[in-house]
Amino acid sequence: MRLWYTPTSPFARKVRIAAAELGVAEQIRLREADPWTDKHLRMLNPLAKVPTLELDNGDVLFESAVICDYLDMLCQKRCLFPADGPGRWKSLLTQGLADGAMTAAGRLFADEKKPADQRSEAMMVRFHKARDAALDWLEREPLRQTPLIGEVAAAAFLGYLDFRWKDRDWRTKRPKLSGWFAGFEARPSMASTRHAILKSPVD
Ligand SMILES: N[C@@H](CCC(=O)N[C@@H](CS)C(=O)NCC(=O)O)C(=O)O
Repeated sequence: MRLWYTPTSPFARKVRIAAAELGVAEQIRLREADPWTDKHLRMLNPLAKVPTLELDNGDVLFESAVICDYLDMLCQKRCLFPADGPGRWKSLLTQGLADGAMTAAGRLFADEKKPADQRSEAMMVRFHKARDAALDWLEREPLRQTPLIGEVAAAAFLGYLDFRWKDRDWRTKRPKLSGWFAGFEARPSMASTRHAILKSPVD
């Protein structure tokens, strides 16, 4: 399998954390791409986004939730996506929340780099609110150290905040979440997937 990714993408990191947790990371070759310019990526994925996964039979999967579900299926006993019951909806909902929060955070990062006269202050306020309310929501959730997909996505979101805004404190008012993340960050899946800076950051 080949994963098209950028080292700055929280969605690509989410897939990589999932792969490491599932023990399938070694089956995946990484292919770095600039989603804004890579024509080959656009041929594989009409949205030209990372992560995009090419399977060995030529099939292509995109959307991190779909890719993680596929990788989980390789694990056979559904390690990250509970097959049914309330645990399934809780995990999917936490994943959805974290994915939305990563989108808001990515848009905030992109907007903060723009000259003031090219930003929409109203949109930035909205993204800030989404990011902060998502953190508050996660603070109220009982998160597990042995992850399901919700925890994988939440870890990718928090890791992205720390990567882009090292000095911005989300922890003080959220002691449960920060305690959970401190434990989670020690997992090998987090250590082996750290973000890195590209020459021209895109997300
Ligand atoms: N919903 C998608 C989001 C993926 C996404 O937004 N990827 C960003 C990088 S973090 C990207 O490729 N951006 C380039 C673009 O929007 O054209 C997923 O879950 O995979």
